[in-house]
Amino acid sequence: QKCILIGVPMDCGKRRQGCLMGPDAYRTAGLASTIRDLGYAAEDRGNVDPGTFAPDTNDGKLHALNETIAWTRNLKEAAQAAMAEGLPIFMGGDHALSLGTVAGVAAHAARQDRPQFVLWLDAHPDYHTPDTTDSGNLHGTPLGYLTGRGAFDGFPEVEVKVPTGNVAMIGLRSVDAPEREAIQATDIQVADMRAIDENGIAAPLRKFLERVEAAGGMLHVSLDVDFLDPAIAPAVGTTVPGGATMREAHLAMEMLHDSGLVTSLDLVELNPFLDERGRTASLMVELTASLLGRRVFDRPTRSYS
Ligand code: DIR
Ligand code: MN
Ligand code: MN
Ligand code: MN
Repeated sequence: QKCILIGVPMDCGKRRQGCLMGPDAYRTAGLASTIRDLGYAAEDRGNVDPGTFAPDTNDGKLHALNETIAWTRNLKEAAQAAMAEGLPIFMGGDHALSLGTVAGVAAHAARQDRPQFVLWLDAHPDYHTPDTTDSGNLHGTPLGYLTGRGAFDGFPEVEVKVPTGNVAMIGLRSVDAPEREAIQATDIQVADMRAIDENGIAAPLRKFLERVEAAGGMLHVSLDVDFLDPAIAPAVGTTVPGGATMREAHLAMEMLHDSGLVTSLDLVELNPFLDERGRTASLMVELTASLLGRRVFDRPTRSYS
């Protein structure tokens, strides 16, 4: 199988800068060679760019709207094209990149007549719309966009929406009031940190994977650095204490591998400017390795269920 590495130096989804260095941090941390060592082909396609866009004046609530729309267009196309060739790994870049990547992979899935599922591993649900966001930071909106919640004026139309019932959010611990109410009114599968404390991370993930498999779905995983506890992953602008431990994160990745269901992956919100000697970048590479099959010992193939 082939992994297509796509750099997305997108840094406009929030105000604090630094995620533009993410793709090169993953390259420096050896993501491609790590993947090849696991027996895959890995092609680094370089970086996507947003093309041209009208300069953002940022005098309204929303930050960098034009730039974000431009990225979304190009990423949607790049993602859809990459799906035809292998398993795309989007090296972010902030979480606004998922506006485009998931729109693209969902369009591909629809052409294959398969349902698209999305696993959001994040401290935050990113379920805002341009209307509900307080911060005006569009990295807090991708799941609102992809599920067809509210108006996203100027953005490409989402022809293939991801049904809320096909979304799972795991790791939540910072949820804004308008998100909380909206999520509770949907059938989105939610595992906040309390649920993980009480039941472990395997239980909610297993439940979700069984649903993806039963539906014959394609699975996009969107891994936000702040899913992880800041003690092990400091290089992110929006740290929230009390996140997933290293073992919880690896277990989740190993189960994802064993499921055989993952068809695309975002690595988002890494801010190398905030890192300590590359440790967060390296941890994200290690987690990707677990997701792609690195293991201590073999398990029976269906060990996730
Ligand atoms: C936050 C964004 N809820 C906001 N969340 C982050 O600005 O609306 N997402 N950082 O991962
Ligand atoms: Mn996020
Ligand atoms: Mn987050
Ligand atoms: Mn907010």
